[in-house]
Amino acid sequence: MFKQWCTLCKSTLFLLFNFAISSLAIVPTTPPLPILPLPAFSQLKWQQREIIMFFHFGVNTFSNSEWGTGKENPAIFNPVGLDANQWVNTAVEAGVSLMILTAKHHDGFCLWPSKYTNHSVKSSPWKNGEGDVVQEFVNAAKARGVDVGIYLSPWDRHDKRYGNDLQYNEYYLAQLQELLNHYGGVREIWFDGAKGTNAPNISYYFSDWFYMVKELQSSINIFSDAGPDVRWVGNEKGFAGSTCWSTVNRTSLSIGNASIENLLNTGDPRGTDWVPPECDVSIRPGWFWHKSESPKNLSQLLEIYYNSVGRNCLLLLNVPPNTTGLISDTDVHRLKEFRSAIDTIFSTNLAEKSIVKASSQRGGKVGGFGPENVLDSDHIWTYWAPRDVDVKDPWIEIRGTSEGLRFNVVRIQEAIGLGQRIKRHEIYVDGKMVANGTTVGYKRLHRLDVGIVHGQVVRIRIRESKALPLISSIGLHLDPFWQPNGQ
Ligand code: FUL
Repeated sequence: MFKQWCTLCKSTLFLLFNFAISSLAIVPTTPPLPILPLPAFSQLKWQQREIIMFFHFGVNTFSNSEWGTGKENPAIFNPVGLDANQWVNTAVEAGVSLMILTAKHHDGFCLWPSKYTNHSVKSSPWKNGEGDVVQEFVNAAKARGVDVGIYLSPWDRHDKRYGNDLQYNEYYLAQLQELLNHYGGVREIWFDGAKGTNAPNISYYFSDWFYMVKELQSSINIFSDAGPDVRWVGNEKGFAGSTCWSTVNRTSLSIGNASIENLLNTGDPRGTDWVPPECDVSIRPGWFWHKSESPKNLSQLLEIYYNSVGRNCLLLLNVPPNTTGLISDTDVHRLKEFRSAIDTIFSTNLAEKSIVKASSQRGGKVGGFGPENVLDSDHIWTYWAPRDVDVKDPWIEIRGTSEGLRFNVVRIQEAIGLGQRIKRHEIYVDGKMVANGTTVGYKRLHRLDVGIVHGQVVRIRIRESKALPLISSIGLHLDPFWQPNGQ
């Protein structure tokens, strides 16, 4: 009897104990509310690519020109050694996951055998008119798991229908259907805004084009001066504004409008649309290959990298195939140098073994939003969030080990999945300001003007923000190629 009584007691105590524990259990801290607008899934994927590649190729490659007249004889197109696998290998080695091909440039010559014109590869001697560059490009990319994008120039200097709104828009839409229906998944489409001053007047039916594109390809991003998914950065130097918002009002943008270049470059903190900028630039002076030109040097490419990827943008680097149909050795070599330099600088985070402290943290020690999140490998969904009340001057700091911290590049990343927020920030080393800036966005890189600094404590202060700042990653790096003031 006594034994039974004891067992009953034990189980009652056990139940009471469990009940007490579960009522004490910590309720997980929820993530903060987003600040609209937010990136769409495909825009978030796009942003994380960082560097993508452009391939300008066509009759201009053979006529040594940049803007063909449209009168080129297709007989000049004969890239006897064309090997799209070599293009893709070059891109993969450069760390590129998306390649965009000029299926048609302003001269109107089509790199695929379009049913709607004879001004294409089918009238060329290449593969006796049986070739299809778009197909070879797509096959090679697919074989290495690289995504593809298509450039289809709206301005067409060859086709007689250009100038007649209805006929040309029908022609253009027919070609869009060919390209987006028959070559598998396409991740980006480029609607170029260029048009010569003497070109015939024409209205492009952008709404029809955009709807058609989205109908045919679900994961595609549409690029144009005005988005809707990705906007032009406003120049062809590969430089974003030092203030660079992914947000903008689409109603303020239009295609082929030179007066909005500054707005495109910086975006608008009050913008209600998420349309991040893409920085297009060529590795050579021209977009097309010219015998007399050579690729930019490493320090120019790094400058471009810091001013594009390091300013919340994507770098779209053009690498033009030559008349043989191959990427020239000089360019292949330069790209290898470029990739290896980026890896040298960024593959080590000198802050990695440091202690991270912050002015406060959402949900306290166990909330899951602690400052240590800035050192993990997730640069979007784990982040440091200060407490809601910590609005005045939130800060986060990296405390070095006994040897201290020695670096010349600071990387800051915002958790843009919940919106872009930071308006102004400052960086201090042992209490002395070494850099400051405005926006951060997906990635902000500060290559320090003072060169290498050596200190114990690196503090990042968020001086102004649209809402509580959410920082997903911080890196301290050493760039051996950066030598300001003859250092
Ligand atoms: C410009 C074009 O006119 C150039 O030829 C090149 O294609 C560049 C990417 O866009 O608007």
